[in-house]
Amino acid sequence: MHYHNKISLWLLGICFCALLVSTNSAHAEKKQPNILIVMTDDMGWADLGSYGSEIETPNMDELATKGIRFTNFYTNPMCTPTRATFMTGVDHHVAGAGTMNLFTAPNQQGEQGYEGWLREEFKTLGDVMRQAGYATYVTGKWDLGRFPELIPRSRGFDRDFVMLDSHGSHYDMRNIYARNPKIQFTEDGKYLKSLPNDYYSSKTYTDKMISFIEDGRKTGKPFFGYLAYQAPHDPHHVDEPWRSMYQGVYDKGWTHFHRERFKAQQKLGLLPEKTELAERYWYLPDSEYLAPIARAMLGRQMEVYAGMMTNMDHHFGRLIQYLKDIGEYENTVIVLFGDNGPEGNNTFEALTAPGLTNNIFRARNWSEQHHINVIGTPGSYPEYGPGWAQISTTPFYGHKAYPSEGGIRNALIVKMPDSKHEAGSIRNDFMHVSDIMPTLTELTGQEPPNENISGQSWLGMLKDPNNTVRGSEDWIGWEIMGAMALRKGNWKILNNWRPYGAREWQLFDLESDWAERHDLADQKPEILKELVALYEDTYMSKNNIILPNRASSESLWWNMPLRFPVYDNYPPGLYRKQYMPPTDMLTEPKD
Ligand SMILES: [Ca+2]
Repeated sequence: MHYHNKISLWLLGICFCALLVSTNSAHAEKKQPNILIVMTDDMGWADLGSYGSEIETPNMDELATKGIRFTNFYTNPMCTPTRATFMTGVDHHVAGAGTMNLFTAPNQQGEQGYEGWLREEFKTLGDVMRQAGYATYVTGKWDLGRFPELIPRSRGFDRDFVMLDSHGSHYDMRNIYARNPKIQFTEDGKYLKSLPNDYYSSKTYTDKMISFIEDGRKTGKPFFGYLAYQAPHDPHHVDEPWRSMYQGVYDKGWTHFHRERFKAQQKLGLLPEKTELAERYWYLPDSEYLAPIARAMLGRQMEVYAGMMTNMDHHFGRLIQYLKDIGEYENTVIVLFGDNGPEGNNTFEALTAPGLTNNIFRARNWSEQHHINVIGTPGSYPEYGPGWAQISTTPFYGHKAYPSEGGIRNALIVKMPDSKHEAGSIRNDFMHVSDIMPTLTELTGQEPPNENISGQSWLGMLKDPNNTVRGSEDWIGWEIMGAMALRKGNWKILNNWRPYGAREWQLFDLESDWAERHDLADQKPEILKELVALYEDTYMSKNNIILPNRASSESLWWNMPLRFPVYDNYPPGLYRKQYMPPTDMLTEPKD
């Protein structure tokens, strides 16, 4: 026995030495690549120049010329659900973000999967990248929970500077709810009492990421950086000169830009040959028929949005330049994508209208919101509405919060060191945000850390252009606030709220019908039946989906008049109280 132990220890020693040698020699050969993931918030598929936009985004476009642009990349339809899936690789209904916390229906409250934050048992990208020897940093919008056990410090990140909320001012801590008036931040595991000097979301999130990378260089570890911009989420806030740089440009109206972006996308080779442009929403006017003054006023909303995009691109460019300056750019995998479709709902109206308390709060704290000259300043709450959201998601139909293509398909650019892909190439692989976790675990030689990971690794495809990610039998499902969809191969079923959908199952062929204009449900009943069965019997049951008995979209449906709230705590966004962090975890910002 004793002898055996000695032998075992001796063998273990040899193995350990061999491991050290192999690790060291691997290091000598080549340092593990850094990984930088940049997520934008409520940006549309068509908002980058490299995806057909007239908005100036030179730095992100440069990344597209160095890397690969993907045209069939999907997210979930809203912020927290996308982030929960991104962080874990599992479906958001399982991860704890079955819906947005704000819209949790009465029959979902208290149910597992509908906590509104990322459940503690799931390992995050921070956890697995730390396990792989990476320094792990996060800046920007967290949106995955605000209790001490849910903040970045508890979820695998060495350094953090994050906004915990889903949205709020880009200049200060102002929120829009009377009972939840302050957005909250953490820095290195402490809750901030105030914000740094000259705070502006895109600027500060970038500064902090650069400083984390700089501070960490002495450790010699590769870094995993996750930068989640809050731009261009409403309120559309941005400094001069960006606030005015597009003055007058959008006076031509949204109809003009719908056509122009579509033409640009055709020219770039982004669209299948037979692609049509989505129909304009039935309730929106053709802007060609609007009076010039009306077009100019509506155009001002898009000017500020475009300025905010260009400003974000400017800050992204500073980070890229920093990586080049320190010689790390070439050895960094960079992944850039948008978290969901553009915001075509009038969030501010929808969230504040039903309660007198919130109306008074809004009038006192956001009183400059409707004055045309202050759009984009700290006191304003600008959005750009469905007219411009449709332009942001050209050629698709629909926007954020709905699983039409416009709500779930987004831009994705990946730059890999030593890639065999031609620089600047465009690919149409069927991909999803759940794929990032299995891709990174495979890249770092680890097993996927969570059960029920629904994503599939991109590594084979990224290494060899002859590979792809999903075939004709692979599928992905979506559900948010009762709107449902599933894509299998090129077939997609969609059950969306009126007036955006039919509120019954439709069938589309995404090989050519990206705009979801041709419902084939009557022509292909057997395919429809197969996919609906897959949705109900497999997707819904596997992920414990509870369809909501109340949904924010229901008032759009035909069962008017609007049902008044019969539950004291619905909608929860209006009645949820401000979270009070533990006092011993409060601190002032570092600068
Ligand atoms: Ca979002």
